[in-house]
Amino acid sequence: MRAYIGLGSNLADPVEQVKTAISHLQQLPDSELIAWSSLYASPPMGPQDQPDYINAVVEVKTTLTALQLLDALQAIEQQQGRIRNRHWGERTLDLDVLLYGQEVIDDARLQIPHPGLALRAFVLYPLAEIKPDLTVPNLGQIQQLLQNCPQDSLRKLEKIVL
Ligand code: A4P
Ligand code: MG
Repeated sequence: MRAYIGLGSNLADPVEQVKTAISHLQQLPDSELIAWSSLYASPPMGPQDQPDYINAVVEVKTTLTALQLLDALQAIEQQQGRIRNRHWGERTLDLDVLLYGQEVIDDARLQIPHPGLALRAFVLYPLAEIKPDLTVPNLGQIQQLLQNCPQDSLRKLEKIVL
């Protein structure tokens, strides 16, 4: 299965957090890292009294189930010192399963496609960078979604070298 994972950080050196997370994603069991986007910077969505975010998206090929993948991502979040506090608040690392093949999943622990996907420039633009011809289940062509989601103050930074 091809899965797309969104990464976000706005604490404790976010660029390093995202780079470290991508190298952890390279070690996911039963999986292969296929592609990764550039890093992107953007002002916070939600409470404004928090630092800007660094975001990226990666593609993995995996035989893990969607829930096994979520477990593995949550373990990486914990490893990188994730503390959950307020809704939409600051965090050292947030890993979201954006897409799991063309599956639509509505589980208590896991909703796929990720509910915020089409509304968040910091998810859509890096996703489109690595998969410009993507079709998102229930939502359609990514190019169409981009047209409905202004890039605003999202800034593309460097593409990391692994
Ligand atoms: N969960 C359900 N579906 C999924 C999925 N597809 N992927 C469940 C991952 N997890 C999923 O997650 C809470 C629960 O969601 C998990 O236990 C899992 O079972 P969480 O990471 O603790 O919290 P959250 O939902 O990520 O928190 P919150 O506060 O709603 O944050 P968001 O929606 O992730 O947003 N601004 C910018 N510019 N860039 C950002 O990356 N991120 C946030 C956080 C706010 N503002 C931002 C950014
Ligand atoms: Mg999350």
